[in-house]
Amino acid sequence: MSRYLVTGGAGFIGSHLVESLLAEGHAARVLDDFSTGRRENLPPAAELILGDVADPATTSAAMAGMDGCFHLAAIASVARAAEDWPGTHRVNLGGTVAVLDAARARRVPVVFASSAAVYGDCADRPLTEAAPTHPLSAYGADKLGSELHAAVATGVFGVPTVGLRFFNVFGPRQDPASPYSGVISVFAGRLRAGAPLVLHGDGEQTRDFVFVADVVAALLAAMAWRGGTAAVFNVCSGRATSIRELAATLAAIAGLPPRLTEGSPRPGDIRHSLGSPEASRAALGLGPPIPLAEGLAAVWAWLGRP
Ligand code: NAD
Ligand code: UD2
Repeated sequence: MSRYLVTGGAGFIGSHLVESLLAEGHAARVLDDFSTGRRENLPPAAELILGDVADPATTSAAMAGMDGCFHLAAIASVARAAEDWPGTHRVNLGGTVAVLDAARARRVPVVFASSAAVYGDCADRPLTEAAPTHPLSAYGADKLGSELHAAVATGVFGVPTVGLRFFNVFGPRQDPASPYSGVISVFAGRLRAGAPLVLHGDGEQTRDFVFVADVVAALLAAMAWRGGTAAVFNVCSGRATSIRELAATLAAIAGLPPRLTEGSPRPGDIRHSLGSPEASRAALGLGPPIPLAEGLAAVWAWLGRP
């Protein structure tokens, strides 16, 4: 039994991780400010510290007695980072530095959430971890900054770190009501409400969608990994899906006709994003990804729960 701190543990990905940690017999302490996370996402067995990850005293107190830290707390939205650059920077980079600083006294291993957004519009397909990083958003820049600070934590202070570049994660508990939510939860929510699905642009842009259970498996494997150096790995499916194709697949699962409307393209929207899962599969021993249709069916079932 180990004791883990999960920052952002009341959020979408974090709450699935907390469930898995508890199911494996570990103790989980969550540091969250409930800005987008919810208390009802947390199993009763999880310990909760309500606070701000970017506050060094809070994060240092939360780290006390822990065997490892999963750092997921962030303002997880490209759009929100554009609206509030300094505020998101404080949390998205400042929070990571506070976590790494709290970890360094006892060299507590840290696995943290980075993002495919670090690649910006790099044309490589698929993107390997060796591809150049050119973030096009403040959000992506802070994730890249987090990776750089993690390399310092490992190289200079001996803190084991692994950064995971999540591509487009989806699954139950992603909030369909939030305008900042991922496209799958937005589309599922609108289908259920009988509203048309809005394509930003022509809908031919592609993404690499990865189901949340695969992300949790990668997080757990990364905590067990001891490569000795600061590492970053993609967490992706290795499959490209256009937004138009996504809309059609989801509508077919729902048994509803897809009503599509074309809206204006999002400023700065990346055209294609596809990750290579090879390095993470080899290093972390991950199995094949959950098929998109299977994950979409799980989201649809979750939305229709009583
Ligand atoms: P989420 O918004 O559901 O989870 C983030 C959690 O962090 C929430 O519970 C929120 O309340 C908490 N939080 C935010 N600011 C905080 C603060 N100052 N102090 C303490 N807690 C704070 O989002 P998610 O999709 O679960 O994202 C988890 C992590 O994965 C984030 O770091 C995000 O950037 C990263 N990520 C997500 C995706 C995706 O597709 N969902 C893709 C790439 C990276
Ligand atoms: C980026 C990151 C992702 C994560 C996320 C956090 C990339 C490739 N991905 O996701 O890893 O960090 O930011 O915010 O950098 N769309 C529609 N209609 C809608 C909603 C979205 O057409 O109603 C389109 C949108 O224009 C985009 C695609 O769907 O082309 C995916 O959008 P998203 O908001 O789910 O995620 P994205 O790729 O911005």
